[in-house]
Amino acid sequence: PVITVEAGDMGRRTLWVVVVLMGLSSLAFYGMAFRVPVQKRLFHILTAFITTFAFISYFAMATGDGVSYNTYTETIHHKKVPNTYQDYRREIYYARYIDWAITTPLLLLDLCLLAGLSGANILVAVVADVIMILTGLFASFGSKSSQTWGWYAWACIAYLVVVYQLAFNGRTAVANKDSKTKAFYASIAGFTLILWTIYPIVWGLSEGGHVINVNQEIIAYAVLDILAKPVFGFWLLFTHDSMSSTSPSL
Ligand code: RET
Repeated sequence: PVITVEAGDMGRRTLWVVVVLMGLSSLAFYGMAFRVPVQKRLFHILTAFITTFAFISYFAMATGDGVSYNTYTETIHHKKVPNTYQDYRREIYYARYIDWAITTPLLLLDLCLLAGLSGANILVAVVADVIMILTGLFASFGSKSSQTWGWYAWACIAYLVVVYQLAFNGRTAVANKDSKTKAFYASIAGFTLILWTIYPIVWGLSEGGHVINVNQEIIAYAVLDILAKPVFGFWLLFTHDSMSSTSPSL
């Protein structure tokens, strides 16, 4: 018999809570966009789009779209029967990856424009980021562990390229800006790098290693997504509104 691993009430309720939070913060960001001069509006529009895509993807997951199953076999170690194989099918919320493939590049654009990164470096960061998400999606549907962790390894290498762009090239670029922008970039890029590094850990415990169940997976990603999108967004926009000299160079 195949054991199905899927969300319960707790997971489904969590998805709906995030739908509401992403919807409300999108409205707030569009509202804030109208109140700032057009030269400052690019950050507001980017940030509003980020929560809008998250709203759509969470709406899909909460209503049962954007979900598929992955099947895999695991060895159970019984005391009496040494090697028993058990087949599982586990829910894969692939709508997340569609969301992340669009919104993580937009988040990076927010940070890169703040730092004043060059066009070439922005493109490298964005392309590496898209590779990270797509290889992460393939990892989710892997049915052998070599396949799963092989894709995971490619995703982690791509993530290191993103980290390099933000931590080294971003820091070099922002050195030419005023001290307020420098300090703000250091804190918001630091916050982003810590937060983003938790995603592959949660992935390893849920879709990768099957250590935590689907409800726990949904809750962990929900907390991370709220910090990475609405909390990041409000922090960026309120700070940016109060700064005079940091219009992006586009
Ligand atoms: C995966 C699994 C494969 C290895 C790595 C991953 C990284 C994902 C990241 C996601 C960030 C998402 C954000 C969403 C915003 O709401 C794909 C989980 C490295 C960094 C910021």
